[in-house]
Amino acid sequence: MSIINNSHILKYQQDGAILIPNLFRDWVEIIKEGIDFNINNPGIYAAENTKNNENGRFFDDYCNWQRIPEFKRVIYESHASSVAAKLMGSKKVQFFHDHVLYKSSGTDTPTPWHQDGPYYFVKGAMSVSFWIPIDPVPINSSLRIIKGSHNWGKEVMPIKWLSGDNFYDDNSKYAPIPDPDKDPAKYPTLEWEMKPGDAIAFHFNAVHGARGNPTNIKRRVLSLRFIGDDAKYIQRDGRTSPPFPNHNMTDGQKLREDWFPFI
Ligand SMILES: O=C(O)CCC(=O)C(=O)O
Repeated sequence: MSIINNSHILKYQQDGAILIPNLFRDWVEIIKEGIDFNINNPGIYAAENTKNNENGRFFDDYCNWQRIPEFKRVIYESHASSVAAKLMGSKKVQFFHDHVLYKSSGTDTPTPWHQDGPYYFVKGAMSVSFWIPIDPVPINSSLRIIKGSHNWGKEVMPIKWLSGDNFYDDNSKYAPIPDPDKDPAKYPTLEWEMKPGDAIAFHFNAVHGARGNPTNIKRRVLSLRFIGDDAKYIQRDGRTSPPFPNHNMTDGQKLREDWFPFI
């Protein structure tokens, strides 16, 4: 039996996010080794996102798959790319990047509401990230997604996570950041309690965030991000995140295959 069926695909395309139980069940130990290595050996983009007056630790890092063999194996050998192709409705799948998000037990720091799309230099309707916890995630530390927000059209203003400053100099073209806690009727959220190896698949334009981690369990997560047939390079108004310096791509080009491999 296939891991996902047509109703998963429809739901993904309607809501912009679905829970896929057990998708990475056989990969939990391998991902754990990779995440622990990454936390102990941060890369050049690693960031600490906890403010001075907040408890706990919110660490993130990305673009480490080429130096962390456990991540490379999951990207190439798990079901991730075939499930990504089905959800996106894409013939081919390109890997964009890996992202580790770690919140220690008792972390106050929320993850701000945001879309990943505006931080990226990639444009296209076909995209998916898998948010893969390798610790049990109670509902109050899980990922939260605004249902249907991947279809909003206007992009939401990207901000810097630690300072809250605008990400680009000119943010006039972006919509204000929504607050589902203030207006839950307008912004219904999808949130799931999760087991190690479950995954949330969500679109690059799905608005998402998370509370801190008030639980007594650390929250270690690997996000893997894929793009589909229609994905093209788009010139943004400044340095993107990830920045991928010296990429030499121009507007409308497919993303270079040597950096963003077809899986
Ligand atoms: O894990 C989190 O707190 C946020 C995750 C996220 O923003 C992402 O995977 O794109």
